[in-house]
Amino acid sequence: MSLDQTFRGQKYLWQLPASDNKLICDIGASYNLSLPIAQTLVNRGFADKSAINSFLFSSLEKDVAHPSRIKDAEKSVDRLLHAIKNKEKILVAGDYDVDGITSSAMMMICLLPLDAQINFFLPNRAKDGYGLSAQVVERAAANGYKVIITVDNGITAFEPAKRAKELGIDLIITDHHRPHDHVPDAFAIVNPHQADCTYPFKYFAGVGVTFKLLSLLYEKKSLPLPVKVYELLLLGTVADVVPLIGENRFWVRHGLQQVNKMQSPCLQVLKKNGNCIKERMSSTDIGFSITPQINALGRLEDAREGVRFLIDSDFAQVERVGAILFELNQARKEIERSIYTQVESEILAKNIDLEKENIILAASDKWPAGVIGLVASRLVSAYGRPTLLFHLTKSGIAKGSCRSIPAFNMFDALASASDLLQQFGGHSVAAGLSLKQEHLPKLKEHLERLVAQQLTPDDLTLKLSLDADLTLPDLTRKFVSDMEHLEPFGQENKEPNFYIKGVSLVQKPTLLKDLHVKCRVFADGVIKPVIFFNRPELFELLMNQADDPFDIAGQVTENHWNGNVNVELRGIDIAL
Ligand SMILES: [Mn+2]
Repeated sequence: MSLDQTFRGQKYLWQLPASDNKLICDIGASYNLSLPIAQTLVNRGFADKSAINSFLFSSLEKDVAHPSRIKDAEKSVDRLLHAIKNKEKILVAGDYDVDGITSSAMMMICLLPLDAQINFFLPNRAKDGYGLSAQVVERAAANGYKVIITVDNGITAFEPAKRAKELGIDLIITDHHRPHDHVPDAFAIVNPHQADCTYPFKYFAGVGVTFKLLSLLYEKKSLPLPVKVYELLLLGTVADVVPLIGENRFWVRHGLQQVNKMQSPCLQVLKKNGNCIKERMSSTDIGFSITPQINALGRLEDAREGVRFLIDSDFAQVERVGAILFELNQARKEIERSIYTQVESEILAKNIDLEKENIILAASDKWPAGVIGLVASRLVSAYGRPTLLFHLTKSGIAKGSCRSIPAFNMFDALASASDLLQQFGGHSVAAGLSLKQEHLPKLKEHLERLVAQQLTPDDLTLKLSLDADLTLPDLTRKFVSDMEHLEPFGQENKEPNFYIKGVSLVQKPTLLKDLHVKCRVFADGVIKPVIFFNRPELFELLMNQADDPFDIAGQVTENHWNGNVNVELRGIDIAL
């Protein structure tokens, strides 16, 4: 990236959008799109008709491949059908996050109507920890189970696979986490990330892998899948922040269409709880207001209630659990804020000195394991450094969640430190791990060394990639409806960031809750409200700005309030 394409904002290094005006105008004209939307497409590398068509218009034929192409899918489905026919007991082994809960729920609603002798197990985050364990396999054997099928976990279940084999249980692993050097010795492994799996799309959530397997099973039975699966697929996929491109983009679009037409009891309750009053929910609404509440399901005393909540049709029962979720989620937000503030004050006090250190690593016995991943994500966006947070157990084990920046592959980094770790797994930007507490300093040292070897100072600056130039008169309803063509937004298809030049303040800014800054800006004959969330430091700067023009980097949103819909700006950064 050459210097003239970047620009220093208050907090971020702004990367300016592509500006091939002829191409942008051509695209705007041929697709009847507002120019900033056309520019966003160009900036994101969609330069010719076939690439643009392929992105704008998802299709089953183009985006969805046949599930039999996933390695071991046929073998697994045949085994399940055999078990159903012969009344063999099947155990679904899930996980306590949204992906794991929706995957388990999907298995149940698809296999129960086929008269399968099926039950499911969800580990308790505090008591059992992540994934299938040898004890669960042993208990299943004692209770006469013949088949165990994992969903959203299992790719590192070496010991449980060995036990299953010894006890005569057929273990089917379905997972989407990256396999380690070798895989467990299981009856079948369904994971598109396996080197010898030729399925063309790799980025499913766990629930996506589950869905593909069940599609194949239902096809063999010549039955249509229950419609509820598309809602579960939507929720798990959005919650697990997998890339919303290719086949995921197709299914999330499909799921949104469905839930916006007809809402299940659980979604009605979650929408109300999340204060989501829009007619048409987007993937962003699902990710911000809906799935965090489902995540709280994993914190219920009995996570099995979570699965029931998702698939129950008894409205009173769903409302009862919904009220508990609301409380749990409020408490979760409070804990999250408190952990964030604690780490932030360590940084301010230079106990974590970001001038010398490139990794944020912090631990406490007071931080619940279920929340630290979310806090780590927020710290990465605020500081642009790979972040590891740990919950310390009484027995001296550190259980951690880490989040990374795109330039630093955390999965590979942890793999190279595996002699220090008891367990690890995940992806390049998000992973989980556990190790003896006394090894934390050595792990930190190792990661700092890798960062120093692999990254440039530029990799560690906070960057903001701007997709298009925008003027205030561009902000119309037509603009917002054009932007919908780019949805659903999520990983690898982020909400566009716009570059608005030369606005001036109409009145003094206001500071809300000591955190958010609200103001009204003027340019090109138009006045618009702008809100900057979590940027209290901008208040002073804007107070002193008087009439001098400044630039804004921001996103465009629709604000629904009192029955009115307003097109507004959500500011991310300013440049004076
Ligand atoms: Mn997952």
